Amino acid sequence: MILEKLKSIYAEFSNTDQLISYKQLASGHINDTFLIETTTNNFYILQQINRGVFKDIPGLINNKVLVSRHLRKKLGYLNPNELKRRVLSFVETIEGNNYCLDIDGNYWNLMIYINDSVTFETVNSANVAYEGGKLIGDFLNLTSDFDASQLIEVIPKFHDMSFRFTQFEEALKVASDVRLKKAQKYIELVWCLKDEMHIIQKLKESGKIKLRVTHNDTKISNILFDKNNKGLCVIDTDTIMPGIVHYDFGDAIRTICNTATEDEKDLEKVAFNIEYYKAYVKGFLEQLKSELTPSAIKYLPLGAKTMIFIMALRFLTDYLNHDIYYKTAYPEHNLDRSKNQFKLIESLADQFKEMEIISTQIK
Ligand code: GN1
Ligand code: MG
Repeated sequence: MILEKLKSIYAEFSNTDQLISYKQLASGHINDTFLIETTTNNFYILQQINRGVFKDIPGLINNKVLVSRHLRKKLGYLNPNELKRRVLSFVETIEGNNYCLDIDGNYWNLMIYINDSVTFETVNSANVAYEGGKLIGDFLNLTSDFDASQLIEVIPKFHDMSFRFTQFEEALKVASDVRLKKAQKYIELVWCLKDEMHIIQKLKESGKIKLRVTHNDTKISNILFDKNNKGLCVIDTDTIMPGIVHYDFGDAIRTICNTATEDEKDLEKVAFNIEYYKAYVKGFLEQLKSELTPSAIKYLPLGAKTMIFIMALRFLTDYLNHDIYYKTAYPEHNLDRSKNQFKLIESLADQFKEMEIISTQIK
């Protein structure tokens, strides 16, 4: 069934490699993503974009294509084969669009799969953390001269703390008593952290932290590495839009420095790895330090803490909303994710001073 459907969608795109089989990739929480295997050595990524979550999908796809075009221009000095491994390539449809709309009203896009690449769900070496930092820093550096006004705001207020609090408060009103009770400890933690978690937002609103093009979903599984663990390319560019570096910095930290995955239920396994933080910051600042003010650098550790909190809050909110946003595999999946993120915040907070020293001392 799915194979037939995928074949018919794939046929809308302009290329001659014949689809023979597919694999569903399960790591994303929002879209449906398939690896397309063909009769040649060329593989593809076919993706159905979630239209419940994304309201302007043609605009979203246009964002991604524009940013890829920009990156390709900036990296034009690389040889063509290398360039294809460093920037996502979107395939047009026969009609010349960057997406296809199926009869059910769903939007699809097709990308060339980057051969011999790997992704990680957790990090197991400081080198991978360093390469991850370098790649995110490089992405922000390469997009620094991109005119953000060309991009639509894919999800308005995506990382806006006040908005996330409003959603949380709304969720408290609709949650069942059982869910409220199970979440009680974490609801209290949200209130305790409220003021501190608005500091970055206030700096953003006052213009002290400037808006620029950001990726907004820089978790480790969205960073592609080659077989030798060298960073290749940032993927999943759905949420590229104006934002602040602190959250791109922080979302990568959230997943690189967590000793477990964000779904890990055994909280004993969840801790903040400061060695990986150090390696990541080194890579990140090597690429971006010259563009950041001392004050922006000073707030990087708080950016990381705030980004982890945003995810803790969003998972908790979705749990209270009876799981309407993220894909879940079992009833308490969102609560477990939220607990995991709160545990990570606790472990990070114990090492916060050291984080501050590391980020300001790296040359
Ligand atoms: C979602 O679908 P995926 O896994 O790429 C979410 C991110 C979260 C992430 C948590 C549009 O990303 O914000 O950080 O889950 N994307 C959206 O793993 O909400
Ligand atoms: Mg994503």
